[in-house]
Amino acid sequence: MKLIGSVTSPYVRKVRVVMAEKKLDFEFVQENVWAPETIIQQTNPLGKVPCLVMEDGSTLYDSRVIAEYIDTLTPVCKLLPPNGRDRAEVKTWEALADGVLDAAILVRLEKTLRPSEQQSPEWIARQWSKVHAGLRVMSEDLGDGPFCMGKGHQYTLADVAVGCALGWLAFRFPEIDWRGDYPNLARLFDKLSERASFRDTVPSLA
Ligand SMILES: N[C@@H](CCC(=O)N[C@@H](CS)C(=O)NCC(=O)O)C(=O)O
Repeated sequence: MKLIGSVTSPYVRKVRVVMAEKKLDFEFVQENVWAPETIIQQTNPLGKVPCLVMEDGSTLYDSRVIAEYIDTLTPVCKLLPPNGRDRAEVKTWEALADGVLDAAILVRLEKTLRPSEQQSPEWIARQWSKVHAGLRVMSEDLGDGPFCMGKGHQYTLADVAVGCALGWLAFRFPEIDWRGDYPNLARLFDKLSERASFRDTVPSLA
């Protein structure tokens, strides 16, 4: 399997963490989707990473589809409950974490790709409100549980998704004080950061 991605993308990181937890080998092909010469649309018509290219040349996207598929490949470290309400809850956590990222990335793109006179403060404020509401709900739902899914559950894809979202916010928007506002998210993040899968995929510019 070949994973096309970048070391700064939080969605790619989610897939890399899942691959590592499942102890699966893959070739990591780095692609800058913002470069004019990018060939990402040859594998993902949407022009986004991550994209997984399988042995027969067929492709999977996006990160949620890839993560769900990879979890079926081996029983090692099952990250999704097999069915029912628990599975839907893990997927909702993932949608929340990805949604926080979607909004924060829109802010970053608005601020970095648009000339300042064309930037919309209302649009930026709208996206920030999603980020902050999302963080608040993550914190409320985590409570004092050891992991996102609470009692009776261990580490799941919910924790992977939340960890990647918090890690990316810390990387691109260190001024957002989610650690100070939500000590329980900081506690979870610090615990996740000790795992080899997280340590080996910390976002970096190099
Ligand atoms: N929902 C997608 C989001 C993927 C995404 O937006 N990736 C960014 C990199 S962080 C990208 O490739 N952006 C290029 C673009 O939007 O044209 C997923 O979970 O895979």
